[in-house]
Amino acid sequence: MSTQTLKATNKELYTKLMQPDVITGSEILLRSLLLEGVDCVFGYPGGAVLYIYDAIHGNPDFNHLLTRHEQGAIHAADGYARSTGEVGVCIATSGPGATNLVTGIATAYMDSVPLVVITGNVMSTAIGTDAFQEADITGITMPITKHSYLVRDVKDISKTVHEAFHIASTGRKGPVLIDIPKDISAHKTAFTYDNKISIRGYNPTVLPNKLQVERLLKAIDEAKKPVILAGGGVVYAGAQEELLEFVNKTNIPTITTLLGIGGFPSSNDLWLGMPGMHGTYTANKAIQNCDLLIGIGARFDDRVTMKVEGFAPNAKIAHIDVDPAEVGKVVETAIPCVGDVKKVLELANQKAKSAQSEAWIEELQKMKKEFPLKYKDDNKHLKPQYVIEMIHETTKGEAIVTTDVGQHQMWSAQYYRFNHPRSWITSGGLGTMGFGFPAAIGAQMGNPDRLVVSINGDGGMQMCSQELAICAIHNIPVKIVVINNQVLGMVRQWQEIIYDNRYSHIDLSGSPDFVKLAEAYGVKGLRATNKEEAQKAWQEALDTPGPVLIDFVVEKHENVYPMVKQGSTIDEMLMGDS
Ligand SMILES: Cc1ncc(C[n+]2csc(CCOP(=O)(O)OP(=O)(O)O)c2C)c(N)n1
Repeated sequence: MSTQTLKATNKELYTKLMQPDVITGSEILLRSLLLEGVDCVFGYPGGAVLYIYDAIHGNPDFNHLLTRHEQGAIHAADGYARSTGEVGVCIATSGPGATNLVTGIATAYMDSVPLVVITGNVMSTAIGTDAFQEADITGITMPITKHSYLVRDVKDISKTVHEAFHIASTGRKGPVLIDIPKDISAHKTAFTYDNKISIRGYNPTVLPNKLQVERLLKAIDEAKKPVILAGGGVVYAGAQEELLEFVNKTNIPTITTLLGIGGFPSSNDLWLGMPGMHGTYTANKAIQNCDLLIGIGARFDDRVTMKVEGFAPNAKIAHIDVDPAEVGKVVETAIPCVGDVKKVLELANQKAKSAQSEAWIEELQKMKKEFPLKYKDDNKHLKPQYVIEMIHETTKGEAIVTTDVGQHQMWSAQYYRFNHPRSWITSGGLGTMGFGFPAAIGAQMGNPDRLVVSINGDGGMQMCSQELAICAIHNIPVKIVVINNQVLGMVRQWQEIIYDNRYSHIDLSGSPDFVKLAEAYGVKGLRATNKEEAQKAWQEALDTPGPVLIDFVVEKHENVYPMVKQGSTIDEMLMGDS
């Protein structure tokens, strides 16, 4: 049994919420969310959640944002969670409302993002009868949630909410769904809230095992060419300082995966960049030539390992992860270290010593100089990489950057340099187009004082562009960048390189004029087609309070390099002609 601390810090509010009033399930839900410290909820109403929305109506303590699509709501909740470290919350109705959340739930699940997703369902008496707008959402989402609840008794609502927050935010984090039938949300009972948590069978291994950590330290002592592969788990565990201390003590070159970006400062000399399909030359070569690879909160995704049989062929692999199921799942692991990444590193740091890595570091530093990321800047076209570099320079690397999925995502990962965790928000595991823009709205809601830049392709921007409305209405000052190459760029790149220039259905002719689209929603729109215009438009966007969309019309044929084709090992890189 453990006690989960309630997050409601405002004493007056806390006392008001804890009154044992006899209230509806919907009111219990709201009180429970407030007691968990929820300060922002994204959602969309419908028949099955009308009691809930009725309870929200006029509730001064409850901050709800009406998105224009349920997918917008869940990605916004996701962006809120990734950028703040708190649990993101969204609400949708039964049937189509609930199924519209599925992509966002899977996105969060793949990237271990804590969410509590509340759906309404039809009357409990109608469940299983194919009632109007009925969907078995707990069944549908079973494989993409950490847990899903169907609440059958109004008395269970507060306990369920408390458990859901606990499950979502402990161990390996992830989404939890609570499905509430309409009648249950209307029934009344006395409000109670029990702070204790006891969930049979749920007991994440958080504390590290001393023996495992000692084996890791011994392996470091014996290694000549060690490398760290730091993943999203470092960011989620809040372990960036412990990782930095570990690297400072051990002198081990460090690679950050797509989701690990920001978990280790890119300004550090020992940082080698990102690995995998569009990884840096040095990161990929380092993995292939190292003798000890220490995965930290990284799950050895196939975009990282590529041809897994040829991955890190000379390395002994150590793996620090809070989820024991990850260890040995993809690569053979000699040294498992199961536990909360922060706690494992804290323990390791007590005795960590420098590896004998001087010669190895020298070799890698030489490589970094010889094979940097580069692109041909011909001054004729506006290059997408230039736009990202410009955004980096003007924001001094201090913005929260969200991306959608495609080439612009990879260029953002390569050319925007991050030094802080939770500043880089992208859909890694599921690679969900339509994610980036609503996620930026969530990130801005969670970080009202920070600059949030949402970088999108012209394809993905069209998947959730309706959320421009909530930017305008609430004056959410996200700077929305469209890297407009007039095609589904990443697919075009594959068709060029792998399918012999057979371009099938990648032409985005018929896209809206993005400037006019923004203006139609009441958001300022700007366009740039060359460097000079790009600088001017971007500066204007930064100088303008409130949301601004900038349509950067860029070179259509630009490709992301390095590139490793599927089926190749990660050191078989196409470097492009730049
Ligand atoms: C929902 C969804 N559908 C399809 C894909 C497959 N996909 C990956 S990248 C990409 C092209 C993205 O094009 P765009 O948004 O214009 O960005 P660009 O690659 O040009 O930067 C597609 C279709 C996806 N990742 N997600």
